[in-house]
Amino acid sequence: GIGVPYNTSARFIDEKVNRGLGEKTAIYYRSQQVTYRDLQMSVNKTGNALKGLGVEPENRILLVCHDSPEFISSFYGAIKIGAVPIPVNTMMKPKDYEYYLNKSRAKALIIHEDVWEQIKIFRSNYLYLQHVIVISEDRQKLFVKEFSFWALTQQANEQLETCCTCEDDAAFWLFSSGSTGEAKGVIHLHHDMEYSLDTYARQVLKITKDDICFSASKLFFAYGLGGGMFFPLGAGASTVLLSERPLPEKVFEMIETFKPTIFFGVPTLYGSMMDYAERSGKAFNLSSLRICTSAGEALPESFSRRWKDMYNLDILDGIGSTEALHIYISNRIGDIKPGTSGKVVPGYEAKIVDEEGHEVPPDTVGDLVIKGDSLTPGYWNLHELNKMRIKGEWFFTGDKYSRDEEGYFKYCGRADDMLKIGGIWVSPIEVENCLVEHPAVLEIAVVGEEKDDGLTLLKAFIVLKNGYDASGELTEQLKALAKSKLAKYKYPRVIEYLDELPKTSSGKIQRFRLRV
Ligand code: 3SK
Repeated sequence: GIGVPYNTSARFIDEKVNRGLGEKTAIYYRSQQVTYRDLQMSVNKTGNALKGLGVEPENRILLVCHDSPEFISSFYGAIKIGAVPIPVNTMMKPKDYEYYLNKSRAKALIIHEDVWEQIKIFRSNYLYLQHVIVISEDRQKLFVKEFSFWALTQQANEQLETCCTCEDDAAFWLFSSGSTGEAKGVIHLHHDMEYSLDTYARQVLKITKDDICFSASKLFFAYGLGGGMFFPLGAGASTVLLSERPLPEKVFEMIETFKPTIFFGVPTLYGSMMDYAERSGKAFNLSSLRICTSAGEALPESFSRRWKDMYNLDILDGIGSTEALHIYISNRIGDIKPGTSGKVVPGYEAKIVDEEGHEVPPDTVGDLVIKGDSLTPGYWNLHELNKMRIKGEWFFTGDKYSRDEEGYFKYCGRADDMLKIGGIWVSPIEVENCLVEHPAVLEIAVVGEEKDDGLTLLKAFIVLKNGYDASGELTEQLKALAKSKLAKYKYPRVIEYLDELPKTSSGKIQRFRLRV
């Protein structure tokens, strides 16, 4: 047979209207409030507009959209007709868009006008692209070689038949930048969003339809796609969208204005929000929030303590991945162990294994492998990599972890970032977490530097906060701090100050670029 019909767009959007939530606000965006019924209509119109251009099931569509209702209607509209949307970062370089378009062989592109303006001169390089649909702030604006999103969707029919996909059809892709090499197309299936909703969002976050979610992480990242879109919409809750950059002052303003109950942030943002609040002397009212989450990188213990002291709020640190779609290990409400990523989320399994694939004893560092039904079936066109990362139901995350007797997992770095000093493994994260406690340190990355004698020395690259200058005295203070808190072999022998650290487009520090 062709499988049991299952279309994730219909299950997320139409189902809410069928359940009587049509008049409920799905999206808060600037001064707009988009109800579930409005959203259903714009999803249907976008699906029909795409169909009208000849987009067929399984065709891929690149989305270069800022966080907006149009992002969401394009995403679910494409899925409803069986097409496969691929949201990508709106802050990339022209070469990256050429890569995404050609790698995915996208037939259509839905793009905000400011980004299209930067890349339209390269259109002849986009080998498979047939249609460009531009979202302009000026809804009346007409285009010559492109379609206006507004003109197309305004004319389109409000009724749309759901494409008869099944659970295991590809629903969407995300590109994962990784720490090295070219971005990889991560395929996700129709059942993946619901799996992640039913596990992490419902069982860890305890999301209900009364929640209002606000994700500072953008929708084109898996973490933001869940927090800002498919968790709230799956639960019949509401989402608050911010199209601009999530600067600390803007994030505070959004929380005070829209009064979300769940906030999705990343460690660097929590750090800069606390610094901003302290520097400006402003008191912000975050009392609408019942919980905050953090992912992307391990949350330093000092950040959770400071946040709790300042706002009386817990941050649930967790780890997820684009490949798993969302978080699979997390701290829980009422069960937080600072400095750890928490315990396995129900619905997932996790093991720490040695080089032979055997499980290691508690408190031993090894490779984290995970299992769970939201995991990607594989990377697009990367057969060798798929063989290395996917072993039956288990997926090699590429992260080094340890687990204690009680089941809390502690992040020790990427497999390729771990360091052997004097024959002993050192996690750069542990050293970084210690030094970030110094009031002068904004960001830090620790790497190994091989000396002429073949030995590896620990080296810390540090970005200082405004108002602090590099000096020999500061370097000595930092070394003394590390010596006082860590085993002796773990203190960085060399400290270098930089204006910024190299990062991936999703903000992860690229330690490999700091190694000589
Ligand atoms: O980096 C993470 O921890 C993460 C969490 C949720 C979804 C995606 C990612 C990469």
